[in-house]
Amino acid sequence: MSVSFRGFVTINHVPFSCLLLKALKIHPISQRFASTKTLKETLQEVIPAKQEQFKRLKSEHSQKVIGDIKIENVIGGMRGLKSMLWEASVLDPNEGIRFHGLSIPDCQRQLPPAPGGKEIIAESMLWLLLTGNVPTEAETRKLSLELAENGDLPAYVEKLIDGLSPSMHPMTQLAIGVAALNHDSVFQKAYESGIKKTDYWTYTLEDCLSLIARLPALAARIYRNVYKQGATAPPINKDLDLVGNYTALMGYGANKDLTEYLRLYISIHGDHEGGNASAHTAHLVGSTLADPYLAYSAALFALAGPLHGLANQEVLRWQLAMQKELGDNTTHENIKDYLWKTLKSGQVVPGYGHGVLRKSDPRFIALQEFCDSRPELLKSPTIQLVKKTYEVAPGVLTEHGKTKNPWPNVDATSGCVLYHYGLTEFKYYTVIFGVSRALGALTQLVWARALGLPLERPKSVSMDTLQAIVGKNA
Ligand code: CMX
Repeated sequence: MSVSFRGFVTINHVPFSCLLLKALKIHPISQRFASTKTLKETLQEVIPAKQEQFKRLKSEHSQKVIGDIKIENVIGGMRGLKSMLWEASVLDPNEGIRFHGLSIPDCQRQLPPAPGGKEIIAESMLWLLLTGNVPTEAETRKLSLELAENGDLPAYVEKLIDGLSPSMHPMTQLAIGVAALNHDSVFQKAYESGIKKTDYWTYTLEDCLSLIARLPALAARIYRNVYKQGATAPPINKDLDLVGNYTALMGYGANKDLTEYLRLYISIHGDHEGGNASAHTAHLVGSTLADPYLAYSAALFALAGPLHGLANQEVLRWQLAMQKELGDNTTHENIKDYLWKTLKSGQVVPGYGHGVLRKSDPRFIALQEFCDSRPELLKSPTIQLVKKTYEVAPGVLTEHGKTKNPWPNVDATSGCVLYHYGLTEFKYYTVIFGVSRALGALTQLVWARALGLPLERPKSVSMDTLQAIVGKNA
C-alpha cells in the first residue's frame, strides 16, 4: 500500500481516496506502519508511567530549586543551565553520552546489528531512544522492513530536489526536502481536523517514522544530483536496514566496510541530549506544534553551522590542508607547529573542544576503535594523521589556554574514515549527520507530545536589566 501526495492511497494498485478510507474508519498511515504498532504498542506501555512521573514532578515538586542562574549563563550561551526536559539521553561531561542509561559500549554489546554485520544499526538505536527498551532482533528486523517499505520519496519532492542547483549546499537541499515533506504530515492534517491533545503523540510518531524512512532516499538523491550528475539510484531493498539502503542508494552498496562504519556512526551520533543547537531547535520549533517535518527542517539549518554539524566538513578540509603541507609520515613536532599556526591565525582547531564534554568524546573513541580493528584503515595516511594529531593537540590546546576542553569530539575522526572509503565529497558529510540526528530529535518530539510539554518561551533580559540587578555603579 502507498499513499500519494494528492491524498490517494493505493491498495494492491487500486487508488482509494483518503477521505473514503476515513469514512470507512481505515487510517492509511497507521496501516502503512502496521508493524510500528509493535513500536507503538511498546510506547503505549511505557508512556503512562512517564506521564505519571511527569504529573507528580509538576504537581508536587515544581518549586524545587535545581540550580541558580548567573549572568555568565545569560551572556554565555546558557551553558550549564538546566532548563530543558529531554528523555532519550543524558550527557555527562566526563563519561559522555548515555542513551536511557546505556553507554556506547553497552549499546555495542546489547543492540542488535544487521544480519551478517557487527555494528549497531539505526533501527535498534531508534527503538531504544523511543521506548527505553533494548529491542529484540525480530523487532529490529520488522522495523527495518517497515522503514524500507515506506522509504520512497513522493514524486513532488523528487521534482523539487532535482530542480535545485547542484551548487547549492547539500545541507540547504536536505532542509528544503524535509520541509517539503510536510505536505504529507498526518499530524498537521489531524490537528486541523481537531484531535485531542492526548492523541498528538500517535500522529507525531507516524510523521517521525515516515520522515526517518524517507531520509535515506532524500539524502542519497541529493548526493547523486550534486556529485554523480543525477545518476539513477537502485530501488530500495526490503531486505536491508535503513543504513544498508542509504549506502546502496548513494552507490556504495558494495562497500560493506563503509556500510558498517555508517551504521555505527549514524547510531551513536543519533542523540546527544537536548541542548545542542540542532536538537534544541527541533524541540523549540516542535513546541509550537509545528509538524515534525518543519521542526526537523529547522534543526538541519542549525546543524549546518560550522561550530556544530558542519565541523566534520571543516575537520577534513583542515586535516587535508595539513597533510598537503606536511606530507605523509610527518612528525609530532611538525603537527604541533601546524596547530599553533591555526590557533595564531585566530581559527579554532576543528574537531576539538565541546560545549559540555570535558574528556575525549566516547563517540570519537568508538570510531577510533573501528579504525583500529581494520588494518587497511590503519594504513591510511589521513587516518594516521588523525591519530598523531590526537597525540599532540590536547597538549597544544591546554597550553593555548582558552578552550575548556582540549580533547577531541566525534568530528575529529568521522569524516576522515568516509574519505578513506571513497566518499570524498566532504561538503556532504553534514548531511549524513543530519540523517543520524533525526533519530534523537524526532524521538523527543514524540515524548514532548506524549507529556504535553508547553510552548517553549524563556525570559530574555537586556544588559540594562542585568546592570540594574548588579547595581548602577558596579
Ligand atoms: N580551538 C581553538 N579554540 C577553541 C576551541 C578549539 N577547538 N574550542 C574552544 N575554543 C575557544 C573558544 O572559541 C572560546 O574562545 P573565546 O573565549 O575567544 O570566544 C574559548 O575557547 C572557550 O570556549 P569553550 O567554552 O571551551 O567552548 P564553547 O562551549 O564556547 O564551544 C565548541 C564549543 C564545540 C563550539 C568549540 O570547542 C569549537 O569551536 N570547537 C571546534 C569546532 C568543532 O569541533 N565543533 C564540533 C562540536 C561537536 C558537535 O557539535 O557535536
